[in-house]
Amino acid sequence: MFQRAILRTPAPNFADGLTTVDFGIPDYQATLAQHAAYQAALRRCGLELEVLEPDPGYPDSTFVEDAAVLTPHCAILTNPGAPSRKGEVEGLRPALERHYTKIRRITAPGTLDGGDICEAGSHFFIGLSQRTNLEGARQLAAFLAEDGYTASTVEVKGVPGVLHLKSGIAWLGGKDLVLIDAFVGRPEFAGYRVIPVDPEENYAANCLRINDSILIPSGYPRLQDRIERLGYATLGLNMSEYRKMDGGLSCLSLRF
Ligand code: CIR
Repeated sequence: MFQRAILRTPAPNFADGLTTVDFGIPDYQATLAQHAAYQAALRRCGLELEVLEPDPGYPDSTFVEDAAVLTPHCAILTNPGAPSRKGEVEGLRPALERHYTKIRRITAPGTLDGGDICEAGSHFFIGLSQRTNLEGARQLAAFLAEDGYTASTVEVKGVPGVLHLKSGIAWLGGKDLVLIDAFVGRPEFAGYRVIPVDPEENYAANCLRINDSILIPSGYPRLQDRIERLGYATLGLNMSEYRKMDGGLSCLSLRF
């Protein structure tokens, strides 16, 4: 069970962040409204929230998930792969120090974005992407092993539309994995029950289990229906403005 989450309100220059897609420029008021709805959904799932002030020094800093990896035992600060995002990490440290005594850090030449990390119970999948390299994965796996977790890597570089591992995969609980077509059949995921995503709904693969609910981007009815048929309760959230900046649903929070 998660009890808390850390978030950061998007800054007025949110639209100056990195993006590879061409879905238009995000509207700041709509961005804030979607953030407020996201906060309300997390509260509905029983979480106490710590919402940090906007940081215009880092337009992508609302995507807090990329700057840290949290387990019940340890907070691991990352070393984001994009140069413009490296400074986000220290901005999170004070909030994490309020809750964690054990804090580790990924250091150069290792790079790692939290969006590449998919927790599946006591196992962690680590995506090797344009942002996360093998050395970053090695460091993370060593920190996780200190607390008894296992880890394995998944090559995601070159998969179209996949910035991070979690652009194409979500763990729902037990052996249930949401996977986009590009990942279906990969040996790394053998033994899991696959919930497939229709290609036109790939954005919704980044859904998020919070306690008894699955948060999922709204507007992707087939995946939402598939998840509900398995017995999960879902909560739909409009993510349109974050999608314009390559942001997935999970990356707006750090849960613990
Ligand atoms: C970036 O390119 O780094 C941001 N504009 C989006 C990061 C999204 N992070 C995530 O999905 N974990």
